[in-house]
Amino acid sequence: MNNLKNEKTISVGYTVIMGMGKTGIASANFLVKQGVSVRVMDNRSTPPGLKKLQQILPEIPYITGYFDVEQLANAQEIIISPGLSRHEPALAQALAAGIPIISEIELFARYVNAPVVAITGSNGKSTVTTLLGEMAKKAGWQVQVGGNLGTPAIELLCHPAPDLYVLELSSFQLESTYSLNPKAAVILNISEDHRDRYAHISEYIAAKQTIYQGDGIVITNADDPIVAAMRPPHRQFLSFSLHDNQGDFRIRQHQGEYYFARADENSFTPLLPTKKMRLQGTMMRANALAALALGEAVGLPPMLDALQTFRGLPHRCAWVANKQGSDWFNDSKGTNVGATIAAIQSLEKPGQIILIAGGDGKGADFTPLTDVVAQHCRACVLIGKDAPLIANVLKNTVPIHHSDSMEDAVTQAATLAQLGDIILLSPACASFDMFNNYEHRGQVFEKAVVKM
Ligand code: UMA
Ligand code: ADP
Repeated sequence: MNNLKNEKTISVGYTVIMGMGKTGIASANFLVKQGVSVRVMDNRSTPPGLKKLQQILPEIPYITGYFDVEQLANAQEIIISPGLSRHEPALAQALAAGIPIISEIELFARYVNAPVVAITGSNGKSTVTTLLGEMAKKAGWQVQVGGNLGTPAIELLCHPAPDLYVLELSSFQLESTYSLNPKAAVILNISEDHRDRYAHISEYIAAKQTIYQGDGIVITNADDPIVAAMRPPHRQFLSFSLHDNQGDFRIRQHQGEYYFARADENSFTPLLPTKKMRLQGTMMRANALAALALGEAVGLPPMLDALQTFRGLPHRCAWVANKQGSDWFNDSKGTNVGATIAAIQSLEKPGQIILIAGGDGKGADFTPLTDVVAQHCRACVLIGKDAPLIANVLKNTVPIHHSDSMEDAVTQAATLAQLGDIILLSPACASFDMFNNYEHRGQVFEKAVVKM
């Protein structure tokens, strides 16, 4: 569809916004307020933001169903939504003509006038972003939290400037970001993801590394060799680790207990016994250490209260119920192999986990699951499009079962479980082959568990 009526009113010199999702609509809204002439394009015939665009910006020209190569090649600038790759064929001419192609985060960077914390990594981003936001709020700071988490960063600029912006940033958003300069930035961890977008993991890593641009404080995960190697030289940095022999923030034994601790040259300050944190498990401890390091980097006192009370986000290793002596956990947001490995290990129940996994693997290599499943699981129940690929990788580990619905997977898992076992939904895959999104998948799972 092409609303030509509106197009006639457009003069020369315009910005094209590619994508009519949350990002595209928020970018259009922001730029129109700045007096910029914009056009919006989406190659889907009925993109999710179409109605909203027509409602809030009825005068803006737009195209749906295709990308207009000529209009792209004649634009002053292109703002590309995260769901679209710069390798999109319709962009070839614009790229060759040297038209700047930027992300909505780059747009945010141009206008922001308060300190920013930027958080990326393969897993744990939303959790750390939310936790740091809660810490800042508890300290009495005005804070705006968003980005990949849900509210587009550019939308946050429509409110009065806070004391701090906390942004979750995906590799997709970082790809076309050049001048963010966050006051503190972290890459939490790196494991393979989005192989359907990146031909090689090095491209994914390069996109993630963009978060360290500028001169802010770099936060690094000392336990992750890929992340540790990504630290730019000559920059102030803080590190975190789950081990007691490295990291500015680490886990340390003190008076017979494990503590979150701040280490100095030759000593350390115990901050909080790890057992006092409401959410247990190594993965959550790593997230807590990262949030403490980010907090220190921006001048926040250690908000231990917020650490203790943090309830976590739904669908991230969330406890659902105890049924017939087994605990059920919903980790539907475990959408890649690294997340599922971390979730399994975090439960610390070797040999007593029934794993429900599967879905759309986004081209991933499932091999790294093998050892962890062999060590920690009693059985696996597989669902979804890539179940055969996972089954092939896991065939010599534990008994593998197949289900064609979540409800059936839950029933099968219940039959397989023995007293004291844990049943974990952590799919290592995207959900779109069977569900609307990971939330939908998690809800169907929880409903089936509760109904049992
Ligand atoms: N699309 C088209 N044609 C277009 C435009 C988009 O087919 O012309 C497709 C994309 O391929 C994608 C979908 O539409 O599958 C949505 O893309 P989008 O860029 O319009 O998405 P937004 O609604 O703007 O949401 C984006 C993030 N989505 C993606 O990166 C795919 C949201 O993260 C984010 O919350 C939002 O901006 C605000 O910043 C979601 C996500 O899945 C949660 N992120 C990935 C992840 O976490 O793994 C990176
Ligand atoms: P993201 O926003 O990066 O997807 P989330 O905080 O939403 O991260 O968590 C997604 C999944 O990643 C969780 O469901 C869990 O399986 C896994 N996860 C959470 N924290 C970590 C961590 N520190 N290391 C590895 N995996 C993690």
